[in-house]
Amino acid sequence: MDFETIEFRQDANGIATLAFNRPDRLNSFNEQMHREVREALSSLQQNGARVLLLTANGRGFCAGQDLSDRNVAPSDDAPDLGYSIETFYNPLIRTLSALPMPVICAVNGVAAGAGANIALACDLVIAARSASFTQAFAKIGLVPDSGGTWQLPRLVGMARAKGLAMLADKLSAEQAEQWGLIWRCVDDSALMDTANQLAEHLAVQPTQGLALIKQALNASAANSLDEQLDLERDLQRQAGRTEDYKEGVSAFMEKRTPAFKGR
Ligand code: T3D
Repeated sequence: MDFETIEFRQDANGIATLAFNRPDRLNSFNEQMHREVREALSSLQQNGARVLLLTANGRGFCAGQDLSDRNVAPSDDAPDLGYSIETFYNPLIRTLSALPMPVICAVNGVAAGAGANIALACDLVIAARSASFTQAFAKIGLVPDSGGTWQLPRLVGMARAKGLAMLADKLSAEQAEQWGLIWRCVDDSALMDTANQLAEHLAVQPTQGLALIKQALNASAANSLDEQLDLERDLQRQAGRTEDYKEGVSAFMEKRTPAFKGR
């Protein structure tokens, strides 16, 4: 696949890597980038990917919407942002959270607006120490989108969610880790090694089991305990029918390393 606004690679070991590639605009999204990301993500499963690593080129991770596409003259009609959200941002967040594999996000620099919330929609977020997160929306009169108003209170509690959303200050990667917004903050020089090692580890784990864990945890926010117990029963039934579960038990009994196939 030939792309201009992203770099996308699928390796034989089951690791797919997608890097935003509009560094001069801090990797902000235009329509072409949305379309290219969508095409890349839609090819993952048919090509046997078992883990996705999302990152970006240059000094920023993603500055959300490219605002040069929104700079209308005072006399012009306002752009329909609802259309943009419905057509591009919401499907992207839904795709990331439904992908039946772990999604690692390596945040290499500032993640702003939708860029911050795209990172938070990933399963394991690792950020470089120099990176930061900002819900930049309030500074231009907008509402956090791309799942931000859903993720933030769940990850950091309502008080911090309101502070982040209304003040739109930059939150350092270290503070983000301390608040539980992300999985880990690492030295800049260690970011890609850490992310790649994690991807290599996850690519040889029981992929279907990991997908079911993701499904269960994502569903938990909206479920009662009773509903969640039922869901765990159903997902465990599915997990128990995978080849990898059989392999995991055999390997344990035979005191050897399991060879999971992702089936
Ligand atoms: O519209 C819809 O479809 C609705 C959906 C909206 C989703 C959203 O994401 S809305 C929020 C949009 N994003 C923002 O408001 C963030 C705007 N950017 C910033 O606040 C800052 O650039 C950052 C905090 C991200 C980084 O600051 P800093 O000081 O490190 O960098 P900078 O100098 O501001 O930016 C560097 C360059 O990137 C600069 O270009 P230049 O002057 O070197 O030619 C800047 O204009 C450009 N840039 C940064 N963000 C954007 C951008 N260009 C277009 N769109 C951007 N979002």
